Amino acid sequence: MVSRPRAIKRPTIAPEQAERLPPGQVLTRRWPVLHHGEIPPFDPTTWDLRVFGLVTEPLRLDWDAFQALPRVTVTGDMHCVTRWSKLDNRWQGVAAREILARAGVLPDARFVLFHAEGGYTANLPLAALDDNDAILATAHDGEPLTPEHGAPLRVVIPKRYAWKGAKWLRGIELLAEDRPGFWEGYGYSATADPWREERFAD
Ligand SMILES: Nc1nc2c(c(=O)[nH]1)N[C@H]1C(S)=C(S)[C@@H](COP(=O)(O)O)O[C@H]1N2
Ligand SMILES: [Mo]
Repeated sequence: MVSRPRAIKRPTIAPEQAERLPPGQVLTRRWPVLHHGEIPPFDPTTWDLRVFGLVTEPLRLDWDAFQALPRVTVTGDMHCVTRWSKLDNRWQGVAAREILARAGVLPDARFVLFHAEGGYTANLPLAALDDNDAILATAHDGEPLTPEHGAPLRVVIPKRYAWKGAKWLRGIELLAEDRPGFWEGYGYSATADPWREERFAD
């Protein structure tokens, strides 16, 4: 009888998961916490979300007004530019298109800049936000967001690298010209499509 060496336990990746990993990405099952700076406190009495810039109806939604908006659930993968990907996240919140429709985007608007608590910003072409799986999320897999993952509100754009998904969101600015956000100012991509491996601007 031949003795078989004990197999080293490695997470196996099903083929249908492997093909959902963009180039250069590695599957993770845990949910890493990644951000620059401190986790900001949340005060529902002073919190608001502003939608401004090239819109017909600038919005300032307080926490009650935001909670009253129609809610949706979307499922999406999460790809961090540091190379981890977390698949099949179920996000609950308000559809980005719901917000854009309420604000009335002007024809000149081509770009968005997300503004988070504490000064973090991220930019994208408007088309990336104007998509049916783009969501302003308050919950993940049925649980309210925890502070480290962006409570009370974060952006989720499954088709772009996760740094575009501003945690602790407070503002969405509609722009005619692109304006670099926090990481983009250090050379990261303005469009950030993981399938095209758009990590850096070139
Ligand atoms: N406000 C804010 N949002 C942020 C960041 C940040 O530094 N500040 N980091 C981004 C990056 S690089 C990633 S990968 C994701 C990580 O989200 P998670 O901590 O919930 O996994 O948040 C993004 N959103
Ligand atoms: Mo990231």
